[in-house]
Amino acid sequence: MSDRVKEVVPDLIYAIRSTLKKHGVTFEEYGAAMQYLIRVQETGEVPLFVDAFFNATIVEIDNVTREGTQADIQGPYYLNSEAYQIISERLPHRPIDENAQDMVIRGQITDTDGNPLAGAELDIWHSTPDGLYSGVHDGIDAKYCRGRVITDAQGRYSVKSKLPVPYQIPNQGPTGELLEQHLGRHSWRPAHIHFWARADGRRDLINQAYFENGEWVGDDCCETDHLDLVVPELIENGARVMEVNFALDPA
Ligand code: MBD
Ligand code: FE
Repeated sequence: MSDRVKEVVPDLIYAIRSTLKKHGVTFEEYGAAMQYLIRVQETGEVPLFVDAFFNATIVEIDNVTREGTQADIQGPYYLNSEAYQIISERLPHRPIDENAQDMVIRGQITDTDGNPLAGAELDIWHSTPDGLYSGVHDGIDAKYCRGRVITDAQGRYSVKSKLPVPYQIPNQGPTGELLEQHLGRHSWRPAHIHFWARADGRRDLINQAYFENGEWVGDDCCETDHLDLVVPELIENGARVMEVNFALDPA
């Protein structure tokens, strides 16, 4: 690690210094930037800030070495592995979401030759129908809208849940302020489902899926433009179906 630090950090510092010089940044601006970073820390937004601006770049680098399904950003709200109960039927939802739009998330996990991977683990998480993450926002119990499914002998999985909608990243803090007020951008992400797939001998895949024609698809505030998991809109028995297949690279 320390060799990598020696390799990377001097370039990083050089890039920042060049930018400061290029724009003739003043003491006043330097101080304002420092105050801004302190606010990012104090509001607990370090993970959000870093993910909003840099996560997609790390994913882009990682994807160069993948032949199977491309990865997408993890985002700040996975929590930890203990938050995921094994689910066979439906992800738990809050009682107040009982009448929200039903959704089925299903698909198949294979290796890069198309062979099914039985017993693969898939962690699934998404926002509530009103755009909040359990275990993070408004004291919502961490069990909601999260779960772990295990693929069957054909590598298939299927689980019910409640449909999330386009999602606005928290915009009352410094991250949203920078995006909206100072950069003139917006703070919306398309409706999305997060995935983390694991199987023996295969490389982990962290991913997200979106709906074709979904609002903000292609104009994501987190700049995820590697949208190979945009799935067609499908409706079955009144439920929106999101069919997502994953091909996992060898470990
Ligand atoms: C999210 O829900 C998310 O998925 C990302 C990438 C960033 C902020 C909030
Ligand atoms: Fe998310």
